[in-house]
Amino acid sequence: MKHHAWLFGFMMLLAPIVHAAQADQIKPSHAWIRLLPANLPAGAYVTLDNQGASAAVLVSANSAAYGSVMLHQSTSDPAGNSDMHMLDRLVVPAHGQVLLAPASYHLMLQQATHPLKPGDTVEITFDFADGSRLAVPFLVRPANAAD
Ligand SMILES: [Cu+2]
Repeated sequence: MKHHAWLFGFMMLLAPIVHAAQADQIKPSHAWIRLLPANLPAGAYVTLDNQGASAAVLVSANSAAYGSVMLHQSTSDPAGNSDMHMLDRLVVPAHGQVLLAPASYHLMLQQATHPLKPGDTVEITFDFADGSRLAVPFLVRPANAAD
């Protein structure tokens, strides 16, 4: 019996390492949406910390509050022209951090399914490459919110 207890304890210790889903490794913070008037696409921003020993790969996101949620990256050329393009995936390195922020990576939210106002909370779910999912509450903030 003593051996079994030891073995059980060892397996419990090992279990989180072997089965660590990518979503479970990610700790989100400062999640917010910049609401724009007249149904313009809204940007969603969040800090993603990977507390795990392996990379977590974000492949898509979705929300019941929006018909379309896209993963975007804003870039600017030396002339100061800014542009954005869609990303297939966004890697959060092991023990690393990725910042979704204005003028950088962001989620582009379109086709709101109902009217939103500052102070509302919108849940956005992130899908990771291993099939795990993470639901994150985002605070809706006004268009002039800085960061
Ligand atoms: Cu965008």
